[in-house]
Amino acid sequence: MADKRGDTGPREVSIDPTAGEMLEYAAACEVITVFERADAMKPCPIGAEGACCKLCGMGPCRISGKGKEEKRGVCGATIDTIAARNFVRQVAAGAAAHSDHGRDVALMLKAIADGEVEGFTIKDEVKLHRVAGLMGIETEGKDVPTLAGEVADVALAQFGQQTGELVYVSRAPEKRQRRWRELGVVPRGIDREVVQALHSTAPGNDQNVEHLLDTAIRCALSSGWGGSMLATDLQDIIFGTPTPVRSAANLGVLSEDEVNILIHGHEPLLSSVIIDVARSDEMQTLAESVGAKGINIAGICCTANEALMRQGVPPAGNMLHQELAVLTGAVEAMVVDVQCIFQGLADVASHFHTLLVSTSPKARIGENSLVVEVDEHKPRAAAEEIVRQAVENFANRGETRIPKVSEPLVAGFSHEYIRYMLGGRMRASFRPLNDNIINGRIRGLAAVVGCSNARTMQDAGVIHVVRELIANNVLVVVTGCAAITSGKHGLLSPETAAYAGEGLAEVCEAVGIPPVLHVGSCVDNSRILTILSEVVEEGGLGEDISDLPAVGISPEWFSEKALEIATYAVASGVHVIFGGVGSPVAGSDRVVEYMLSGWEERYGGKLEFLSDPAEIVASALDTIDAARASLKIDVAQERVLFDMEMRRELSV
Ligand code: SF4
Ligand code: MSK
Repeated sequence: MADKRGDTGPREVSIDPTAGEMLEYAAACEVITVFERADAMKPCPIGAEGACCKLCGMGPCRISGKGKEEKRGVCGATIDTIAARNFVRQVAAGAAAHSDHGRDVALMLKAIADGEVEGFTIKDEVKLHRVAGLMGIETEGKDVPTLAGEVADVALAQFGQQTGELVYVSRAPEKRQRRWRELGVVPRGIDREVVQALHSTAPGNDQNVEHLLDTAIRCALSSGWGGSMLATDLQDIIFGTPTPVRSAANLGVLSEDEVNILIHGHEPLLSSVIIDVARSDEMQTLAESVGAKGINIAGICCTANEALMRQGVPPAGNMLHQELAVLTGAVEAMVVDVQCIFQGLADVASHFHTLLVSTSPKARIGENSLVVEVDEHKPRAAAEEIVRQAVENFANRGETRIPKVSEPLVAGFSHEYIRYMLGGRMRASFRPLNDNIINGRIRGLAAVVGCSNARTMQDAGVIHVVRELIANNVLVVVTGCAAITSGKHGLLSPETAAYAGEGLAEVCEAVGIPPVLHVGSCVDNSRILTILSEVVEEGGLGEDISDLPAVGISPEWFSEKALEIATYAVASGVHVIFGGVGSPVAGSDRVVEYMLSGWEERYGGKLEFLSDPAEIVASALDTIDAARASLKIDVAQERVLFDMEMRRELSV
């Protein structure tokens, strides 16, 4: 059994009772899930710490054990070089995933501007103008399609640009930009940085640990301040900038008497049309004709977050819930696009009537799935086919077991909305936030982001960290699976303010917000960069992101994308703490040390791996308090523990 979770049965794998309920059923009907596979497959201890190199045909070379510092791979590579190269490649893969997402959104914007996508118009013209302005495009006298086309052209050029600087670099505080220029890490072009990271780490190439890790920095910046930021901005232009929306989270959002369609993955392009089609009178009538009361759409992972933020679609769960959702027997179709989709999902679906629908030309999911590759110029035709097949599949539904558990939530806090809600329509501004940080009501800011991981107790790390931080007056923003986790456990409702520290609760009650703000999907971590930059620009809290009392935390990371997000956050000046399974570079003391003190000296941020959630909170508060002391705004605050009574009341 996996060591971090205990070994006393299915309920030990998660603090979410719906997981235990579904896993008991899985055991009864002999369906294997990610949790059993994690128990059966011990992680390779050498690979886990980045000490295995399989870059060439003379390897794989594994360097571990006593005297590992003296050992060498066949080519002479040291443990330090191997661990650093492995990390750089993980960051490059993460950056490629997020940026390629951004590329597709830019292509879609271009096609919409050219009138080639049926049924699509620009939803947010204000944001279109703002982004055009940021890109240096003259907006005067241009109609919407012309401007959208020019914005798409600039965006697309960012991918193939060879020299110069990415356009969004100018969004960072001036001091940060200067630091990047001095250190030679300003990203030149999105694709160029990913390609260079792969080239530099090829066999017989870069052998300098510090130089390698700074290649990771530049590559990650090309996503954070490039591909990811473009994905966020252009999605807002096409689909609308999120504003607060009420919904609910957990498996209980599935419906007993409606056709359930789950959307899973990361890209909102097709799923947004599926939602529209499913809500149409024609499809509702079709659903009634097969004995269903209607069509219910819910989501998993970041496609869920995108659909939640803009269309109020409820998330059925985070990444570890994808197979559990199918186990309810109530899912007519699981429609997947790209990223974080388990291969095991197809096996689980094969035990039920669930139709697994693979929709992206970039990722064919499942051997026997229904493949509906979308003509992006005619997404409605694909959406109609998918919804129709899901409705017809309702007749094949057998017994269902939907846990009656869901929690209400509010999501949709884009950086634009946060400015607006703080300052009002006439004086939208981060001033009130800065003032409340300066006066100590808000002790600091924390972004709690990223995944869930089957080798750790599902949800335990995220929930512990979020609860303790708000109890200590830290305003928390959440994205990705950590956002869904927070929602499942009731932390995204304004009522949660009752469990925040006194100062934070006062601010939340005055503004009418929860102390935990859902700001979006994984690409929307770029929104957090924008928020931090605007807080700096507002004044009174230093001149750079690294001056702010702010931290980034991923308590249950699993993905290469999480490492890439961590790296661009560090490069932007943030202390980042990862929890759960430990450091992927633990095999090299030199790499570990450089990511702490080397990166801190150069960028003002650092990457730390701590497995105990209590240690994560302590380290986060130390960083926040140290920043407050440097800013000379420190006020004595006791360290508060989220007490047992609060825990009981907030537990699902
Ligand atoms: Fe071994 Fe060097 Fe080849 Fe890596 S690049 S597999 S360390 S010989
Ligand atoms: S989906 S990258 S498991 S957050 Fe964005 Fe969740 Fe992590 Fe995938």
